Amino acid sequence: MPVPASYNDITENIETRDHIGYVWYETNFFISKNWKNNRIFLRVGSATHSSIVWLNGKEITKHTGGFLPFEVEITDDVNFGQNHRLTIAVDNRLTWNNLPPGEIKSYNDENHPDGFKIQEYYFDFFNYSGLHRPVRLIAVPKTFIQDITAKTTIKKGFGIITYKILTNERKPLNSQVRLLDKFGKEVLKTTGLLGDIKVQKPNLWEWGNPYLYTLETKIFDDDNNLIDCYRLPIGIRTIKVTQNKFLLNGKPFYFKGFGKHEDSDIRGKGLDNAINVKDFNLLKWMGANSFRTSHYPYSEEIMNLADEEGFLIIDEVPAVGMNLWDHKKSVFNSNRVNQKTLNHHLQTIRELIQRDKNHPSVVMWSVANEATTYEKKALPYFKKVVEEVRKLDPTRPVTIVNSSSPDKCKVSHLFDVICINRYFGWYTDTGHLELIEHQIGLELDKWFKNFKKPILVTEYGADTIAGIHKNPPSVFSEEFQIEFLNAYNRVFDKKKFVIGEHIWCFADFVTKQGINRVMGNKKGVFTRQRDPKSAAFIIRKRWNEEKV
Ligand code: GCB
Repeated sequence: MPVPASYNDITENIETRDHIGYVWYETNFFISKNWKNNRIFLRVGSATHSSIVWLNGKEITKHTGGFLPFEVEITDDVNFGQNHRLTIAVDNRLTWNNLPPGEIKSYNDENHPDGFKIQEYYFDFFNYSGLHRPVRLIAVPKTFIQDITAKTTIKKGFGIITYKILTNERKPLNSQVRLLDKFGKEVLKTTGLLGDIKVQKPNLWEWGNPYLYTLETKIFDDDNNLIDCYRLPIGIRTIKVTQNKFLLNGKPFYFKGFGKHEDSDIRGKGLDNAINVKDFNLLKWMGANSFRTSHYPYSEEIMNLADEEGFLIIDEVPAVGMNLWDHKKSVFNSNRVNQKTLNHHLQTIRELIQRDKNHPSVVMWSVANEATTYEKKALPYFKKVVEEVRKLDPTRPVTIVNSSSPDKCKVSHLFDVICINRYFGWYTDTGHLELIEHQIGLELDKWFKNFKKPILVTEYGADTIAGIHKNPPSVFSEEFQIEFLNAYNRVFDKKKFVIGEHIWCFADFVTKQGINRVMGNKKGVFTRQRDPKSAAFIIRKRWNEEKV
């Protein structure tokens, strides 16, 4: 099985595609004698959804959460100059105690054979599984730079970088910190494991001009020999949310872009650098400036590209599917989303912020997508979640992506920006393009009246089969997608408190099988192969030429 990749679409076996439970990856690797003086770590980019890792038959770590990295030190378990056997068992089962949630459904009736079961889940993407991101060996010096936190602000025209370097040694070490410009030229130099750096006339990180400095951090031993060095890209920028605006570097920013997925032919959710660069090229071609990592943290490679290419990211945890789409059934109760789920949710937030805290592209955290926020118990749950995010990162706004109504939502007051997903003319009043403007207008006004916060429409879209044409437009045709998006956009242009539009979706993607999904969700403005539908040209004109 190739790594990284989802295993589901690699073989011709239906059992592999639809497998429920553990799969086993195994490989041999060699560690050179040259690494003898180092500490060695094994780092797994992601294993979806939980995993157990063995080295030479000895269990070395476990991890739950399928979209974030984990690592384990193996220095004491390796034999330098010899071969090793690495085994990773990956379990794709979803439960109500982990994110995203799901449940195994067993059938005990005459229509199903004994033991027949399915993996049920309430989110709209295929439960691709496996080792989706690279598995790497990492060698570091015995004393090493373990972590760096860097925050930026702008004061009186100066860029201020507040940094903190953590090493694995408790004792103070000699250090040197240099700020380099984008050509690698020194801007200034200082010492100390924590401090403020003041940059005169800073080049700011912004969309269209994502200036990246490098924070070069070095530690030395008592004789001033270099022990370790780490180079962290730094974008100097500020974010502020007012009652009706999102400010990047003090200027109103209007989000243009998409909800996306990590999804492509054959590799499923597996990392593919060619697809990722293609996607950024398509985003640029469209005139987009942002996207949401719907509905889980994306690979570090994508986050790095966003820093370099200057895209603003709403970074989402995999809290999707906390909804049975039946108002009579509660989700926040002891059998479903409960204390154990909350503990895992908080853990995921810690891991996400730890991984992504230094990316200038990350401008907002999203703690969930379309949970049943109309339930009373959603309030104490999300209060804890938001508290954790704010404690760990007071510098970025926090949001929740909402599908409940402005009169029933119990949690929106906790957040800085209202994000809503709406499908007027699609899931309701299907085909009635003429109702969209009235309905979305009414909805937006209610949200603003109730919460007095800026609103970002994080999803609106219509399934569209590339190549189907109809006039007058009807659902599934390319003409319908255009008229549908135009109707929403006309309303956004009139509302001063709307801070952006994220179309659902960037590209078509695969879902579980169902009678309302023809080979997956087709709301993409691009096909799964990244070819444009007609709407791409219309939206491209809007985003490139018009002042939105
Ligand atoms: C939503 C979900 C997204 C779905 C989309 C749809 O509200 O957030 O995951 O794919 O609707 O197309 O139904």
